[in-house]
Amino acid sequence: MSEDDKLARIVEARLKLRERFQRDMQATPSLADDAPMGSGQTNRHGMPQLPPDQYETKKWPVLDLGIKPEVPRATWKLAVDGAVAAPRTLAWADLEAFEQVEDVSDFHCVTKWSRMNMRWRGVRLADVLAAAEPRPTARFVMCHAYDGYTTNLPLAEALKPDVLLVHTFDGAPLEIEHGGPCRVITPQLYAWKGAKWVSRLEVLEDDRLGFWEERGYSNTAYPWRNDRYS
Ligand SMILES: Nc1nc2c(c(=O)[nH]1)N[C@H]1C(S)=C(S)[C@@H](COP(=O)(O)O)O[C@H]1N2
Ligand SMILES: [Mo]
Repeated sequence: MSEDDKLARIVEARLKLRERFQRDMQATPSLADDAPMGSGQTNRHGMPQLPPDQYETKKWPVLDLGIKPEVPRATWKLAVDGAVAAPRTLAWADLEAFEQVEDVSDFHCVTKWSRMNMRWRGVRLADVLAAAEPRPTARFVMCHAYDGYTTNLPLAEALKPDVLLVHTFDGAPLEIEHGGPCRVITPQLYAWKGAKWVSRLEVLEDDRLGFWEERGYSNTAYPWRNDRYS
């Protein structure tokens, strides 16, 4: 099968899930909730273990577009540009020079699995963005990845302290299949908002939709509101 066919199949399968979800929502309108969650200090907002309609898995499924780019640390680069005063391209040593933080957070996939209490180590996305000096008019960031994936975040979400550029999971280098050497995690949003193999942080003044957001995924993506699709 060609790469294009493979991608088309992945997209088709995921959009079928979206259709099914929307049918379910129409059948049980009480599940639908338009109000955005807003900010919260912790990943769970003092809520029960699992967001609505999620089940827990102890495994870590792999979800992506079927391309697994190999980007060794030695040649890895991350561009930070767009609506910033000091655009830059980070090499691995630059990433290591930022404060290294550890966090434990949950990981919620829109396809309904959640993996709880994942132990991460990395750098705050907020610190990396701050170093590039976002302009006062900056309000969003588009995260680009080495596989061609994109996903957009409002800065209000991207700057939360548990949004990390992670390079280490459970004490070991992040595996390629999970986005190694470096990916974004967005514990308070569905996991598609966290780009694996992140290659570029493009700061924006106006919002623009990423890969799944363009295809009918929610632009806000709040797990605790069952906010999966638009
Ligand atoms: N670069 C890239 N990042 C991506 C994706 C992708 O296809 N490409 N898929 C997203 C989706 S839908 C999910 S659920 C998580 C899955 O991460 P995992 O494969 O480590 O479980 O990565 C997100 N980040
Ligand atoms: Mo996902």
